[in-house]
Amino acid sequence: MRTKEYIEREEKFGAHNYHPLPVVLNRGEGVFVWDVEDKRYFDFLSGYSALNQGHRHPKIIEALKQQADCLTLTSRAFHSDLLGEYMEYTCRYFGYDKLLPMNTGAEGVETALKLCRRWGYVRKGVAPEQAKIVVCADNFHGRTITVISMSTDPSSYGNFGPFTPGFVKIPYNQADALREALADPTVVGFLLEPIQGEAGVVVPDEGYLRECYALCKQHHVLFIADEIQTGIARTGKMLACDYEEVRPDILILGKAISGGVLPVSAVLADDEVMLTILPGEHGSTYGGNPLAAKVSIAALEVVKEERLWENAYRMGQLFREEIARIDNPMIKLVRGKGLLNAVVTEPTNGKNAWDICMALMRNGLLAKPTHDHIIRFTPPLVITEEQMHEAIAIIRQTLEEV
Ligand code: IF1
Repeated sequence: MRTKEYIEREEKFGAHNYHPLPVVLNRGEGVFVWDVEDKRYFDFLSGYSALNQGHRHPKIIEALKQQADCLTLTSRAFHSDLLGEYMEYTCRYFGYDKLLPMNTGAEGVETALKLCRRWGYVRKGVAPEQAKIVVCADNFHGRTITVISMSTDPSSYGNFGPFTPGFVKIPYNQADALREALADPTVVGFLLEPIQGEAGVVVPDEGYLRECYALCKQHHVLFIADEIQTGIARTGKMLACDYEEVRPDILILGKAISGGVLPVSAVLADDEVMLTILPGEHGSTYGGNPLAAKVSIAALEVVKEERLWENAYRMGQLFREEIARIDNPMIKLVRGKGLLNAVVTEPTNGKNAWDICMALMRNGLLAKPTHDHIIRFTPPLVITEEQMHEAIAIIRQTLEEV
């Protein structure tokens, strides 16, 4: 079968909830993927930052294979020999008392919201059913009903109501808006992305995270960071919050915690928060399964052993410098941190970001537009300097063509 036939079959039998680039992949290694016609591409999406360690990292795949031959699932009705090891390793890695394992990012966010509300009732003493959580405009935290109840983007929430109440929406990157919102004593938490991904890689002003954190402390409110996309070395530090030495009260991780192998998410917090949820009150069949535990330990070890945050920092600087030097009317702006970057484009001669991505694809580089004028560039963090120069040359040449 050829590309066109694979796509036709998917469209015939699959829900139409995505609009992918017309490329059909069947192999990946490091920063590269190959399509069914054996054409090679740079992967500058990295599974939306789940593949920080690169495709099929040998150490992670070895862990997967080994564990697949032993035990894959116990459910949480029984213990496994790996769950405690994974929890201890990850808690020490990020510096928290305890971890609650889930699978997808959206589930991790849901878990954090439940923990926060529970803490608000049993520790802060908010009256029953009154707890509020402050969130930011233009956020992206996933696709469940409660999570889209926090969204300000009609393409996320439109025609999916009624919604979960209890959220207060404020503008991003405005600490004064948070100060005002926190005057309400029923507020129990503030949830944000340290850099907004879906919004188009929006980096807040320096000092914003620190100021928000201080305001939360002042008002006895939990600071919750969704580092599902920004975490695990993507932005040039282990966590994006590390740039401002902020330690979230609740930290949500996902995506690259399994190196792009399995859906794994994790919520980390200290005892004062985590121990407010009691046996039988929250969980998931697959959460913390031994296969995921083994794979995640390996995926986190790779990040440390290869010091991927350092490479992300250096390659990110190189990328932004080189893109900023390209003299092309379609490039308005390049922004980001580490290897979480976006180029804001200016539609020219009727060509927009989608057309650029189609041309990049033809020239051997995969990237995806958001909001029809922004292109995200987020390669695996294992990219070498030589590969980065090659990729930048493709981008430069493609823009000239378009
Ligand atoms: C898609 C964006 C990225 C996330 C943050 C939670 C989740 C995500 C900060 C949910 C998921 C995704 C999923 C994706 C597109 C995507 C995305 F463009 F929308 F913004 F990565 F940049 N918190 N992000 O970014 O995690 O439940 O999907 O595991 O395909 O819709 P999930």
